[in-house]
Amino acid sequence: MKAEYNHREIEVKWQKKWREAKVFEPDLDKAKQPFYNLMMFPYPSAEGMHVGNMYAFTGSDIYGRYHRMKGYDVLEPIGLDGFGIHSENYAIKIGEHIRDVSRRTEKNFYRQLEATGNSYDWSRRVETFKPDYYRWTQWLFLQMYNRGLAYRKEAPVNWCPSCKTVISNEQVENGRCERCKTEVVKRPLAQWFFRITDYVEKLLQNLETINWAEEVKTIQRNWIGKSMGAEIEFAIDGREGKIRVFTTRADTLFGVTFIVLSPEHELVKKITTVKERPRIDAYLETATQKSDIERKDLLREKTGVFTGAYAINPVNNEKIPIWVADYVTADYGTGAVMAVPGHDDRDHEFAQKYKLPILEVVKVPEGASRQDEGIAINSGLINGLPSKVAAQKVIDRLQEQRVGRAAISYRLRDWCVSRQRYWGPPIPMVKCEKCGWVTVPEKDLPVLLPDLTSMKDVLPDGSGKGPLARQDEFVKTTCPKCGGPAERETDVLDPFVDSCWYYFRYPSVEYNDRPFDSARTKKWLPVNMYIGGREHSVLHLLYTRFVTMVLHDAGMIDFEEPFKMFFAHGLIVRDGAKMSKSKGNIVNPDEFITKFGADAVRLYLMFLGEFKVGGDWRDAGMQGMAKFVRRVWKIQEKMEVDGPGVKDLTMVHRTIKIVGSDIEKLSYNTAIARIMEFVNWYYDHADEFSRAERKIVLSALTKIITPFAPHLAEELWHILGNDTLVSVQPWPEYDPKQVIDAKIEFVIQVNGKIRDKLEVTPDLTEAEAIKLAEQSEKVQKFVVGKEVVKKVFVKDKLINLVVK
Ligand code: ANZ
Ligand code: ZN
Repeated sequence: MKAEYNHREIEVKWQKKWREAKVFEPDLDKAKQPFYNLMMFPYPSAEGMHVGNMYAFTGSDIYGRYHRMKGYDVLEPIGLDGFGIHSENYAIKIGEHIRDVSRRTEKNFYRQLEATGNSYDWSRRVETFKPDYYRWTQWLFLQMYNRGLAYRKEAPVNWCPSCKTVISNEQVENGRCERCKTEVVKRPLAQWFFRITDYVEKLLQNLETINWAEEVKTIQRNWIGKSMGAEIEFAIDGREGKIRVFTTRADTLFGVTFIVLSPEHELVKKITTVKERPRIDAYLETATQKSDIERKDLLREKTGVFTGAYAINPVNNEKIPIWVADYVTADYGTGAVMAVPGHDDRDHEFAQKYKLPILEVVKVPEGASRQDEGIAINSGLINGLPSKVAAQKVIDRLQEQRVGRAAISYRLRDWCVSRQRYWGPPIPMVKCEKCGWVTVPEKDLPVLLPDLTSMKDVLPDGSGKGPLARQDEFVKTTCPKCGGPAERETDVLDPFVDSCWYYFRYPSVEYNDRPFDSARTKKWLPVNMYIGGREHSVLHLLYTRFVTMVLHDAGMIDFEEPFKMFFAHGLIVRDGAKMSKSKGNIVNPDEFITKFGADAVRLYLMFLGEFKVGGDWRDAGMQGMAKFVRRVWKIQEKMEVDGPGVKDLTMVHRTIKIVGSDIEKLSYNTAIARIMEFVNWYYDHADEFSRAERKIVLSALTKIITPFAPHLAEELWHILGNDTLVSVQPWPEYDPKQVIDAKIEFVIQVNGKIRDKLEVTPDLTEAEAIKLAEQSEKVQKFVVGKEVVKKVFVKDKLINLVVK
């Protein structure tokens, strides 16, 4: 036996063996039980992987390794999401070419990922910034275009003044750019969009059928933001045309005292009277400059201007003034509202400021806010009706008169996919003077990103066009249709387009003539388990679903949802604080892997807390786990001892069962706790085991520790006399009979003193324990007539009743 545990030697040795034996490269066509285990591929930051990344990857790898041992053909691929502004900005900052930086970070990232001991199929890597991948990203754009799902539109779009590019709605967080935190402004620009709103109902409905973290589904539901209400038409006094408003409270129609148009509304210019024009013009000038963050801020003082025009309320023919105010946004509903100051807080504030009438038309319950539902009053035909019934009656009436109808509004907007930057796949479109927009033929893909070597060529200039627009050689081309002179589109695609389909590519990487092979896809997708951060709930996880639905409708695949299961992992903080570059508290795992070994770091990370919650990394905490690893290592010391025998091996069966079911629940911290107890139990009996028993116990231990500490497990497996790899051994079986019969001793204490000991089955709950305490005479002697002020429950050990 080797005296010292030398992780440096061991870990590299087994990584090499795994690679050489190709044990993690399943034969995709022959696989009998395909299991696609996917982790969100990383964005390769120049700093390399931090422990937060390692946490997520390890958690995913444990799941994959376990399923491999359970007999599945596990595909666990890895790649890099390398295009995008992140990488580009970094390269600009350090004054190096982005392509060189990417090459370096790629190498570093893969080195770190391998050093972690993950069971990746290294033969199927995908890097979004390589032409053999982005060629198919461009192909995807063409599919969208050909199906009428990609279109170009001039609209006020989100512009980040610091990144000097347009960004999508999903990339705006609280009015700021999700990357650089600069306040986003609106700029009218012609952009390419994907028509995700065509799929809004399917995106909602399918949420009911997929096995995803509930919170993520809720976030998506809210983001899609379906509101049921009505669209109501208001005639304009003395003019042609009408104003359509969207309301969720048709029951308040009798309380409408004015109409508000958003500054961008097309009617503003048309209806404004000559007298009011100068004030309106001045207002529009400032209002459209404001950021969304300002306009949607409820606390901000409302501002607005009267247009001089009036509208007619269809239920009572009242004449009401039409105002313009920037608290009404252009991109929701119809961009116009019927203002009900008696029952809407924003309208109320506005009415007070500008001295507009306020009517009460709903009697809300005592103490409720004005916005709540109640009973209609001062409202003609609906008086006395509860809000919902009243609203329906109003809608029916308006419908008969053809001035209104039930309507649904969604918050979701089409996905803006063009970016005015360099580091992304060029959008494969050509503009011809004669033919208009023409697609680049599929056979001419990829449209290569020109290799710009000078930094000044790469920099965005804020003109609203990307750096490629300054490259004449790139821009000038011929029209694929008529052969005449034409110009290429110079915007590149949003990196979220790169990442919305990468999981289709992994099983088909060897096919150069198609993005994904249909037989392969049929066999391997949808993904069985997808693990990633909850921060991707609306961007990536919505786009992937949309794209999968489109490919389904195009007849290319037979499923609509890309991921059968999605699990959101937690986050690692450091000493209680979020890790961030600006705080300088990012932990690079390299140093700890070198010092303690990847296995110890894996175990430490997974033991920090529940995988879905995360944990608090403390440098000093590693010591404890390193000690545990050495303790496991030392189980080989008594290998030759042939003791009298322990006989009762129920502990082995129980542990196998519970560790397995914990891993299936991704409850890794409790699984590790079980393994620790098991190791303790082994040491308690180390001299007693017969040779045969010892073999059973140690084989089981080695196997169940494999997903967590794979290198250590391989080495022990080898020492136990096996010349196979434990990573591909079957997960040990347990005897169900022994598990059911298993009894443990459970202690009941009163004020810390043992009053009763009982034989119970493991996993007794606290409620069951309390019941046992109530049934025990020995215990009740010390409890009657007193008050139980506290109960301390330690699972499978004791309950302590504190009485006074
Ligand atoms: C009258 C009313 C009375 C309203 C009342 C609310 C309460 P959700 O639930 O988010 O769908 N609204 C409609 N379009 C708007 C826009 N473009 N900008 C700002 N506000 C807009 O909100 C729907 C409600 O938001 C609509 O119902 C409308 O005000 C307002 F007691 O109409 B309501
Ligand atoms: Zn042409």
